[in-house]
Amino acid sequence: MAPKTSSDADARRVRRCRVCNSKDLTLVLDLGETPLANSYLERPTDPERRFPLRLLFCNDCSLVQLSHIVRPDLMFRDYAYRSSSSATVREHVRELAEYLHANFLTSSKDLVVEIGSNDGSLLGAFKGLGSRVLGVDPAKNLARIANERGLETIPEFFDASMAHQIRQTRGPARIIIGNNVFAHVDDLHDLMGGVAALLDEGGVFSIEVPYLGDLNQNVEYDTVYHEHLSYFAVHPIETLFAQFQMGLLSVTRLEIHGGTIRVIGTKSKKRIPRSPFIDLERKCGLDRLETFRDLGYRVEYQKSYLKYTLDKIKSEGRAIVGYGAPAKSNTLLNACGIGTETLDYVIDTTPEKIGKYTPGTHIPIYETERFRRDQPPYALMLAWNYEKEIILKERDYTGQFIIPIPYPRILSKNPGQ
Ligand code: JHZ
Ligand code: ZN
Repeated sequence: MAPKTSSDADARRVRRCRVCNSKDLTLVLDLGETPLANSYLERPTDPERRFPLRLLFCNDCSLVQLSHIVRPDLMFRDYAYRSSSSATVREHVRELAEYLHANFLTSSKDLVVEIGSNDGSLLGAFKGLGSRVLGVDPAKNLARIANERGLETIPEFFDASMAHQIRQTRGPARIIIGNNVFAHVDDLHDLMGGVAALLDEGGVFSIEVPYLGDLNQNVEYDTVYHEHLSYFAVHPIETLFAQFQMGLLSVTRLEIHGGTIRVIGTKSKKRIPRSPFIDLERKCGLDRLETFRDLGYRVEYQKSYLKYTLDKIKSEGRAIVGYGAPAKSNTLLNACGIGTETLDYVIDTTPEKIGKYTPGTHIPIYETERFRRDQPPYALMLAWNYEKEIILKERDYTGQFIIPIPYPRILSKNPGQ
C-alpha cells in the first residue's frame, strides 16, 4: 500500500536539501511507486508496500536526491545484499585495503573503522594485512556473519554518539571507510560530525558512491531505489566536507557498480585546493536542471526500447530468463513492467535471495545451476555491471545475453570464448 500523505510514519517527504538545506527542489524523474528493492518475498502472494520513487534536483547545491525517505530500519536491519557475492567486488576491496594500508597506516596499532561493513569483506582484507579493525553495520544478519569470522562488528547504525563512544573505548581511528553508505544516509551532518570526532589528526575518511556523472551519461536509472537517498557529483561532497573542516585529498573514478567515485578526505587546518572535478562537472552540465530533465526523457526512451526488444523475442516464442537479482534489477523490472509473462525466472548466487521472489514483479529466483542446465535462448543480464565477469564465467552458454544499460543490445553467441 502506498503512503497516502507526507505524514505517513514509514516514509517522510523531503522538503529541504540534505546538504545545503535549500527548499528550492525540482522534480526531475518519476519512476512510479515501487516496493523496497532488497525486500525479496518468501511467497509471491506476500503483502508488499510501495513507496514513491522520484528524484529531485537541488537548484542551489545541485544534489540529486529522492523525494521520499523510507524508515531506515525497514531497509537495513535484515539485508539481502552481500558484498562478497561477486569476484569483482572481492578483488576491489582487497586492492582498496592494500592501497589505504600502504599509504595511510603507520603501525599495526592504528584503528581502521568501516561504516556499513556488510559481511566484513573489506575488514577481512585489512585484518589479513595485520590491522586493528572495527565494523559498524545495522544489518544483524550480516554483522553476525562478520563477527563469526572474527571481525568485530557493532550491529547498529553509525551516528555521532556512537563515534564518541568508539573513540572513548578504543581511541581515534586512523582510517574511516564508508563504501556505498554515504548515499544511504539521511542525516549526513550527523554522520560527518561523528567521522570528524572519531578521526585522528591526519587520519583519512575514504568513501565510495555511485557517480552521478555515470548515472546521467549511461542512463543508469535502475540504480535509483529507496536505499539511495542521494546521487552524488563531487561538488556537494566537497561542500559537505568543508562544513566539517575537511578537504578532499583525492577523487578517483572507478568502473565498479556501473561507475563510482572514491573520495578521500582529511581534517586539515591548511586550505586544500578545490577539486578539478568540479569544473569538469560544470562542463558536463551536472549542475544544471535541464541535464536531469533531459535524463528523464532518455529514461523513457530506454525503458520503451527494452520492452520492445523483449516483447519481440517473446512474440517469436523464445524464452528469456534474468541473470542476477541485484537491488537495481527491481527498479528496472518494476519501472518497465517486466514480470513472469516475460522472464521465466532469474538466477542469483546470493543465499539470501535464492528460493525467494523479486519484489513487485514476483519472479522466482533460482540458483545459477538452473540456468546452466536449461541453456535458455536469451538471458537478460540484470547484473549488467559485471558483464565481463559473467561472460567469462558463462563462456559455455549457448544462448544470447541481452545487456539493458546504457541501451539494450543483444550480444552474439559465446562472446566469452
Ligand atoms: P550488485 C548493491 O546494489 C546494494 P546491487 C547497495 N545498496 C549498493 O549501494 C550497491 O550495491 C552499490 C548477483 N550475481 O553488486 C549477486 C550473480 O548472481 O550489482 C548480486 O545479487 N552472478 C549496497 O544489489 C547481484 O548479482 C554473478 O556472476 O544492485 C549483483 O548485485 C554475479 C557477478 C553477480 O549490487
Ligand atoms: Zn542543496
